[in-house]
Amino acid sequence: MTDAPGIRTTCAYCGVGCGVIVAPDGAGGFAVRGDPDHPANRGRLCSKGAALAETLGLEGRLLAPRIGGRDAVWDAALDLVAGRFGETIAEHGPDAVAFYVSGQLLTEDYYVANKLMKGFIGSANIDSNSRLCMASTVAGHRRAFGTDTVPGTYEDLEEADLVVLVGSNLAWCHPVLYQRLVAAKAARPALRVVTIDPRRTATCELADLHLAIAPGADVALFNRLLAAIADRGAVDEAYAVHLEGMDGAIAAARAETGGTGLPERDIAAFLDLWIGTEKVVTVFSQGVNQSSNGTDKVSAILNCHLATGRIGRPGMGPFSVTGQPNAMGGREVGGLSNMLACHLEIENPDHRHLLRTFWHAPAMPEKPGLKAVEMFRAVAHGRIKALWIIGTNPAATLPDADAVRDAIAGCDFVVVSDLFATTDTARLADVLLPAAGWGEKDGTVTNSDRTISRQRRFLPAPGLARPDWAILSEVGRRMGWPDAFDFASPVEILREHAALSGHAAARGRDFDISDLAALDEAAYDALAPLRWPVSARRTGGRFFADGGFFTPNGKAWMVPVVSRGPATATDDRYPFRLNTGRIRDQWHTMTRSGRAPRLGRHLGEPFLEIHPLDAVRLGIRPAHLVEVESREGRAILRALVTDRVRPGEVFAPMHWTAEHAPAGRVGALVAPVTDPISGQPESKAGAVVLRPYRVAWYGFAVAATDALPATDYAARARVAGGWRMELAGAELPEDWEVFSRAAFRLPSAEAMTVVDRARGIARVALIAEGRVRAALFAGPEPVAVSREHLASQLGDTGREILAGQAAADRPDPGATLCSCLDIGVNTIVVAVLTQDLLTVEAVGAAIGAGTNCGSCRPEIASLLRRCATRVAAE
Ligand SMILES: Nc1nc2c(c(=O)[nH]1)N[C@H]1C(S)=C(S)[C@@H](COP(=O)(O)OP(=O)(O)OC[C@H]3O[C@@H](n4cnc5c(=O)[nH]c(N)nc54)[C@H](O)[C@@H]3O)O[C@H]1N2
Ligand SMILES: Nc1nc2c(c(=O)[nH]1)N[C@H]1C(S)=C(S)[C@@H](COP(=O)(O)OP(=O)(O)OC[C@H]3O[C@@H](n4cnc5c(=O)[nH]c(N)nc54)[C@H](O)[C@@H]3O)O[C@H]1N2
Ligand code: SF4
Ligand SMILES: [Mo]
Repeated sequence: MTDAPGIRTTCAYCGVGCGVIVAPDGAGGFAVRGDPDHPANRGRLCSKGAALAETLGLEGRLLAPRIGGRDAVWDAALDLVAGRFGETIAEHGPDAVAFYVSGQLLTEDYYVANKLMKGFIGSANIDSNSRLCMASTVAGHRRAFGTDTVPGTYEDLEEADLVVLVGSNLAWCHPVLYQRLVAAKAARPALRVVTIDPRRTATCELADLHLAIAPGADVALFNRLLAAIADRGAVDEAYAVHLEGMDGAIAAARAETGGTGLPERDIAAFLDLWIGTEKVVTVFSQGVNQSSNGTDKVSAILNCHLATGRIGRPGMGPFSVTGQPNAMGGREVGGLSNMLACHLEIENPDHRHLLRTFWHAPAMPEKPGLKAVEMFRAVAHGRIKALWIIGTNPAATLPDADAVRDAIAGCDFVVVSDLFATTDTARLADVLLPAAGWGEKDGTVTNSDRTISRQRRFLPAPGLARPDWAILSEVGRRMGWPDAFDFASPVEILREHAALSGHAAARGRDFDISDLAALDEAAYDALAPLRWPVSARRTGGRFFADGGFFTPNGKAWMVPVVSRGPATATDDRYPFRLNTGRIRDQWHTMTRSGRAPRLGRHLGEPFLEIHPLDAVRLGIRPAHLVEVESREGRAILRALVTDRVRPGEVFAPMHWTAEHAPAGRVGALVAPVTDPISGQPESKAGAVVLRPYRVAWYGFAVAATDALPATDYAARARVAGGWRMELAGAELPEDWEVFSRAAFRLPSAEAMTVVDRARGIARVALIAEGRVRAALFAGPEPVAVSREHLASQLGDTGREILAGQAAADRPDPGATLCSCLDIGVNTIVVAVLTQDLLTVEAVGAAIGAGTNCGSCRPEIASLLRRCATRVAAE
């Protein structure tokens, strides 16, 4: 290992699972850098990982338990939780309670939650946000392989000759894996990349071929591929001895009639490339999982790899990239309502018996519990009477989010464990429990390629906050099971989990970490990243090169699948297809990433990507506001007019909540329709209607106070000294000064105001103790001031604003592309055009953009292409 000062831990965000080294920065804070020895990233980081240290502040942290909004001591809170759960179970049975947990918990936290619900409360009503994320993959893996096994490793992406990315915006969502792919292609230009995504994403910068597929049509495309594999004699006959169901799957593929929305020429090119390249990896993510036929999409992909025997060998295989840092660990501990620990199966009496004996458990559910969407429906109907939500924000991220919010609000007893009291969900809790967060607790996580890494503590937990495993164990003890929840440290939990995995593996399960069953505290502290399985039976590596599937006869099942369109129909009333997903610099509901000023600069407010033809037809102008309505709800978003989306389709990011943009809650638009097998919601194919949202004024503001004005549209992002805000209102305020003082909660501030009634323009600066505390620019059109410049005026004397040197006169660096070095789009374009820069490297050499973490390099490449076409056109 490289001898580096600092603590080695794992990034808090995505499933790539990068190792980081955290060290004091010499100024009272911390510096985070990539761990050169971690196999996932070898020192690389992305923009979110690089900004981790900016999210560690204590501002807004929940520091003590709260009961009914008042601070309480732990004893009272724990007794209340254990008591209310116990009473509810006694009165209404174990299925009247539920846990809703998260792929962001550590394995040790997750193991205890699952043990408590399944083994001791005796219900399977524990489900996880992984239901919204990985459930279709889990179901697809299980029905093909017999277990939820990811066969390959990250190295396969580098060793492949063809990498196909299906419904994956890898450049933004798994940026370090994307960087590894970029480096592999640079070293070996023969490596081909195909992206399959209705949108032209940043990932498409790397693609030799982009298939802008019709939403939901992946089964049709992969059925075409399977039929062609059969027709062209590309089936691997030797491998076929390990397979069942091939004839049926091929017959279904040949009978496929579903359209793909793709030109035949592109389909032909794709089929030739896939069939003609032995070393092919098909990476898939939410464009596959989050559909009402997500499980079938997974099967359609697996079928092609199974038929050709391209699985489990270097550079070959289907590869599900996981979203959350411990999505895999959660699956391993059985955190979904239809699984048991260690990939044991709830429907299997032998498996249930094993677990019950191992845990000395009083009870064991015999049938699966409620899946996330059903669970919140049961909450709404009063069938779930006590609910504990841990490490997730369902009031924002479940489909039909307004209804979910109301269901939680109406539930008899709601406990929320989080770092913050202000999330959309935490606001609804009867009891709030302060959890220790990243950097404050110890445990393990498993990344997309089965590598288990340690998260290590380098900070004390603030206030009374405790690790989730400790809170759950305390409740277990207080509910009457002192021995089963006698855990004093996370390593004790991991040891138990590891021992159980050995028993499960002896019954033919894949997950086996029994080598860790005797790990002592020191070895746990020093644990280096390792890929499971780790046992006397086998260690690391890939699965299935020689068959050996985890089905009763050891053969994989090829499941026949038929394409189906999205479950929600578009019609005259709701004519647009709504696709939702992620942006580069924010993490889900922004409770952590939203605290880093540099991450708010890339895309600072909720938006809707809409095709220029649709925008013109509907009278939606660039940067104006759009009202988006579905059968479930409504949102107001900024129009981003772009041909990156197909006509008739729109895309909105999932990140904004009532905390940052009350009108921008995209979860409120998503229909609660699910895949019938996996129960995963279809978050990528809603039906909506769009209208220009007409306002009397648009505004941009900065404020040092924590106020979010209650205007018709408001979105805020962190800046160094406070917040920056985009505002709009349907009616003009009578008095801008009165309005501003109230909006920014500065009742006694001195106001400097310039109002031009004829042009409908107003500028207000609010000054207290000689310093600018808030400033507002308003006008009838979207305000074109330099956001960065105005933000830099906070805390200043305001002389510039007074002297009329308005921020509007400054060159605007534009939205930040390079968040590490804070370089805006306009700055890059000017440099490209004036210095004749032709490559991403040249831009880096000239102005530094893209030279640190590299997450913005695909966007710089895209800018370069646009500048080139502009020059060519001139
Ligand atoms: N920056 C950032 N990174 C993240 C996260 C984050 O919040 N922010 N979250 C993490 C998590 S939990 C997850 S699950 C992953 C998700 O990672 P991804 O799955 O890569 O991200 P998404 O943006 O949800 O969706 C991927 C793409 O699917 C496309 N798509 C939509 N419908 C279809 C379809 O029918 N077929 C196909 N082929 N494609 C379709 C969308 O246009 C979108 O570009 O990201 C992880 N990484
Ligand atoms: N429309 C739409 N909706 C989606 C998706 C989509 O693509 N489109 N994607 C879905 C997917 S794939 C996912 S994974 C989900 C994610 O959705 P959520 O899980 O609901 O979102 P997060 O913001 O990650 O919520 C995590 C919460 O846990 C808290 N937290 C952080 N660390 C800890 C800890 O150590 N302990 C505890 N107790 N709490 C902690 C955070 O403050 C935060 O409130 O969203 C899903 N919803
Ligand atoms: S790719 Fe970025 S967000 Fe994901 S684990 Fe690595 S540094 Fe963290
Ligand atoms: Mo996810």
